[in-house]
Amino acid sequence: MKTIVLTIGGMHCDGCAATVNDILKSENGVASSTVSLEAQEARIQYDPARTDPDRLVFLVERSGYSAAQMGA
Ligand SMILES: [Cu+2]
Repeated sequence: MKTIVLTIGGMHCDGCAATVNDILKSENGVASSTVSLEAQEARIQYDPARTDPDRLVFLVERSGYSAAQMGA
């Protein structure tokens, strides 16, 4: 398992945070996801054999939020 933190843009309320969290959790290979509205970030544990950070960024952005890998 690997852990990444994505900076998420465009979340305005708990509903947005829940939506982003659902998107991430429904991806195959994501073991856990925690989204913080306050910090505007998502902390994700994933199996690198099944998904990757680019894919996770794509999924979030496809839903109308912005996402960027921290430190990338
Ligand atoms: Cu919202």
